[in-house]
Amino acid sequence: MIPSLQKNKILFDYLPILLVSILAISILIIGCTSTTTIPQNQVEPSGIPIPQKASAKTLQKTADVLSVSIDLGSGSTQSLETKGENYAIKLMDPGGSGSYKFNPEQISLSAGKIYSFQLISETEAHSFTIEKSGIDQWVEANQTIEFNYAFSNPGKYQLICIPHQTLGMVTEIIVQ
Ligand SMILES: [Cu+2]
Repeated sequence: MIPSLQKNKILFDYLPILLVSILAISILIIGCTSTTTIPQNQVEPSGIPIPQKASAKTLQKTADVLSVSIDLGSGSTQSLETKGENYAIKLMDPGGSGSYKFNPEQISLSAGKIYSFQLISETEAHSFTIEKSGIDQWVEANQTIEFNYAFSNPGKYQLICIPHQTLGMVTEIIVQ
């Protein structure tokens, strides 16, 4: 009886220290795990992990203004944080307006001017790709993205939608 009582007394003496220790360890564990969370853009709201490339596109989709890329010719670009003049382009498809087309079909721009392009996708995912300028913006179905761009050099730039290029979703941008 007596040794058992002593054992209990010792336990009660050390109980507060034990509890404080457990609390301290718990805080440490929580603190450590919270710094190793997965970057937000790797997981969609539904919680399904998506590939890195697709997540970059998701990021672009939610950004109001990405950046301004000034085409300096010779393949180099310069980025600025300025919003340009609005220029909306619809990315049309059979589920929407009837055929695979850019709208407007005739795109005429001024050289050196910053444009804030709004790309509006109808019922399918489309791309706004100008290989000559290294532009490759993808828009998911029923989404709108915005990006700024200025063409430095006058000329003709072929604009294609990669998924629908063979179906005629090709046009030319004329920069004057
Ligand atoms: Cu398309």
